[in-house]
Amino acid sequence: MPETGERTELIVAANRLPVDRVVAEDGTTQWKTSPGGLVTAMESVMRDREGTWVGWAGETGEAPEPFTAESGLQLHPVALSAAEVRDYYEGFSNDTLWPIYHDVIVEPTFHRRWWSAYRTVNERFAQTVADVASEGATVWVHDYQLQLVPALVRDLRPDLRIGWFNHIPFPPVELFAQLPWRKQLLRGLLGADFLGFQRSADAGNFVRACRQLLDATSKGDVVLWQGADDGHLGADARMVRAAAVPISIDFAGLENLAKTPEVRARAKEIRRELGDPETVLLGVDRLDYTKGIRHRLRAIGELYEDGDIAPPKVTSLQVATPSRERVAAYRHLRSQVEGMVGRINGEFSSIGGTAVHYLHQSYGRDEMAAMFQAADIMLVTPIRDGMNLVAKEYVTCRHDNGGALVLSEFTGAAQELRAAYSCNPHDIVGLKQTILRAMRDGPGEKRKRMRALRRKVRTDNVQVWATRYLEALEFAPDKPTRH
Ligand code: ADQ
Repeated sequence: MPETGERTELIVAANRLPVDRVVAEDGTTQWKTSPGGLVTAMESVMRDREGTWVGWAGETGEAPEPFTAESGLQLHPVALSAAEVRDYYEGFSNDTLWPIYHDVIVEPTFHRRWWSAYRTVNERFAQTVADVASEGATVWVHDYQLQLVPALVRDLRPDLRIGWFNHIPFPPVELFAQLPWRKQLLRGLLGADFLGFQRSADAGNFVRACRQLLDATSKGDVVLWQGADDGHLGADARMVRAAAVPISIDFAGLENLAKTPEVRARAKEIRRELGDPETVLLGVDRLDYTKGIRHRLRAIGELYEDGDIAPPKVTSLQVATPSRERVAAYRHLRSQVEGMVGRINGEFSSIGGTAVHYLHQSYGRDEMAAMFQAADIMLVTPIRDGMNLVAKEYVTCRHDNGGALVLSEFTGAAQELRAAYSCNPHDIVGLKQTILRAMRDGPGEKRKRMRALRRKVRTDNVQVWATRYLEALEFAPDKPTRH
């Protein structure tokens, strides 16, 4: 345990530290905080306590020394070798767990070597957390890459309060059960005091998995884990609460940005550059098979084909952020999406009238805010998505109460954003009708919906999320009593 003085009260453990190394022209290196809701949320809850963020700094090999970011956050890097990035991150996290946790949209790959790297890296994270945490500190572990960390930390430091939050869905037990290492993962999570999920359905899936696969019992949203597989109450018996605490975004921060004259002017300019269409349809996603980009393009292509929409009066813009390009399923998706865009444009674009503008690039927050403001219809059509922050960002940027959100019912966001135009992306006919309805509804109806959507995100913003999560962790039940 560290000396007093070095001790911290809140430890966040996430696969990635919220910084990127930038090399200046003179060769000096600097750490730039990567913008994002999680960082903002953590800044808001860490401001009052001493906090340390444990995670990978993004470069393989030896880890840099712990340092303080510009934002004031204490960062404690964990080392990953190139082989570990391949096996633990790209392999087990993104090619085994990700597909299983997203309804097996693509087939998961199982490799014992990947599992072994996952365990090793989780052990390293747990040891680092145990080394930096002060007596009785709170530990908040994030996401599917670190599911073994709660139990590993508890073994090393039983004095700590441990929580875990899952940013992605938790699958139904029928799918989760495919994992050869399903019991180890559940036991890893049951080392926590509180497990947070995006939806109560995800929390319910977790509780059911514990009952069916570990013979645990449960009461309401609390799992009673007897601590041993023989059904007896062992010394490690624990009560673990699993409940929904849906994540959100920094509403005030993003709205302020969207209101700046620069962003407003850029939004107008984007529309001009698109040829001043009457209607702009927009999609913004990481290029991931969970996001329903192919279903969306299929619907858009058919709307052009049916003659319901036509460029240059209606145009669409698809921004697809490069993602996980070393995983085969992602390379395959990219070529499929680009093939579809090519075919639609080949058939339905004209000189001066593009059917689908396609951008495979990353953008800054200002440009994203401007694109959201420039879009009449935002298409968020995932096949499965833990939450989907793009939907919340879009409504936040529409401070004019304009625009319309088409939102898949398979996102966590759909549970909260009830005033959106809801769709089932598998139903292409239904999706086309929903897009047309969102386009054709009167401005009064659209404004009413947008106001309701904005009210929801304004109230349930990311700062509220972080506070709620930490309260749930603090008040989670303690050890069961022995009879
Ligand atoms: P993601 O799957 O990455 O997150 P999402 O919630 O949509 O999905 O967040 C993506 C973020 O990247 C948004 O903030 C968006 O603005 C940004 N982004 C997208 N394209 C971009 C581009 N071209 N340039 C710059 N920024 C871009 C996971 C889960 C989600 C869950 C979040 C948070 O899969 O379900 O909502 O974590 O818990």
